[in-house]
Amino acid sequence: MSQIRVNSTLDFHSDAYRDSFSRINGIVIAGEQEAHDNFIRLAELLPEHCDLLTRLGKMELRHRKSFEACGRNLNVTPDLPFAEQFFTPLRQAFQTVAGHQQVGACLLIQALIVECFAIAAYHNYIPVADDFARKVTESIVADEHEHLSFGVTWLKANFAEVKAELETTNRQILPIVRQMLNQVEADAEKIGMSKQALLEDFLGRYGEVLSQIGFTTREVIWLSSQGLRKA
Ligand code: PL3
Ligand code: FE2
Ligand code: FE2
Repeated sequence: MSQIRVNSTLDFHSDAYRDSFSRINGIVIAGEQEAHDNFIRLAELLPEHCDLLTRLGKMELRHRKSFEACGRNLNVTPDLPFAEQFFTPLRQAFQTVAGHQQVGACLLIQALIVECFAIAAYHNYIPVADDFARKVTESIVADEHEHLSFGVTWLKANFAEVKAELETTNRQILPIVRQMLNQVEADAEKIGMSKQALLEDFLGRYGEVLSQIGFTTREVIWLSSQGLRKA
């Protein structure tokens, strides 16, 4: 009901909508590119899964192209310079753990945190999207679940060896995610999305996968409280 109401107040062709969409569209385009680069790096770090990870990386490039088409459809130029700096802290964190060959930490960042963030964002965007972007985003969400599930499977199988590095990385990354959410809040609201709903959706999905890979309920509550729930 409320989704219908919100939707009817959106004018996809207004300057205000297109201005906010230029940054959101830039973020998803740059985010899909980052995801591609991260999967290619993971393919180097996990040679036994090279073919699969390369395939997942190629899917991200297709997502990038699809979101570029969403921008073109609304006659919007994506703000890529803004998006570039939006991802800088996350990119640096990924590059640091990749440089230390910490595959568990790399997968926590890309396959769990980024993919949960993307799934939460796309899931909240679909009800308020224009018709073209809705169809595109629906097909992309299915792919993101496959990316998440690769991470869950690997981390579950290697849980004991990587548990400590996951805790450290979680503590470093969640404050970055919160900062990213704060940066996108105003534009997300203008295109009909709520920051609170986005945060809750993200935390729900992230907590669920943390418990799937082996953390206890008590640990999950502790982990997801770091950097997100306070303030
Ligand atoms: C993983 O495959 C890609 C990662 C992309 C990250 C996207 C984050 C999006 C946050 C902005 C919320 C608005 C969503 C609107 C969708 C068009
Ligand atoms: Fe993607
Ligand atoms: Fe993905």
